[in-house]
Amino acid sequence: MSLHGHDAHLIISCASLAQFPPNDRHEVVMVGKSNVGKSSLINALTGRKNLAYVGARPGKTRLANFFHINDELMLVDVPGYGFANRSKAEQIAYGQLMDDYFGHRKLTAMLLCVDARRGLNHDDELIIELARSQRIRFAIVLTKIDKLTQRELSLMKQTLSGYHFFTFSALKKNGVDEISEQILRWCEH
Ligand SMILES: Nc1nc2c(ncn2[C@@H]2O[C@H](COP(=O)(O)OP(=O)(O)O)[C@@H](O)[C@H]2O)c(=O)[nH]1
Ligand SMILES: [Mg+2]
Repeated sequence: MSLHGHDAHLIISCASLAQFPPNDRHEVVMVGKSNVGKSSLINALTGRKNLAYVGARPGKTRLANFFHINDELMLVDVPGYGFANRSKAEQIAYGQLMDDYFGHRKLTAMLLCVDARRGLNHDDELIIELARSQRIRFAIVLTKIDKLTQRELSLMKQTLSGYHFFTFSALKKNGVDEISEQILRWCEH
């Protein structure tokens, strides 16, 4: 099973709560450090090259992007944390947007994207705490596994043994079916 072949489109890119679309579908949010591959994951899951913007254009990545899949599921690409060169004002706007998002949406689940070369960082731990305190189901997606040797990957997997995780490469398309299936399973319950 996969999310491929479903109709997928961007509903809206939001800078604040007032712009959020209705929360009347299953909603799965992608979170993680900026540049870990969140947009690439959305593109791979939907089988679309450019649905979610990939790369470093700052404007769009400061917004929460809401995508409909087949009019049934909402996938949300929220801004990544850890932009080194963010101004104070941008940090405040970012925090507000994240608070608005997690404070006001009923979520089906969360996918936490983590660069397989780096592992969990402090911000990831905070997001995991948030998910646990709000009882949001989540799984970790280890991204860019094409950049690791088998040995490096198995060491990284060991550090995540306490977590529910998937391995993924947008380049090699590893993990797409497994992650799609998980999203669809979450939507059944
Ligand atoms: N080698 C490799 N590069 C990737 C992979 N996924 C994303 N990238 C690259 O990493 C950069 C950031 O990806 P993007 O999806 O925009 O990350 P985002 O900021 O988390 O949305 C882009 O240059 C992508 O082409 C992957 O699985 N393998
Ligand atoms: Mg992105």
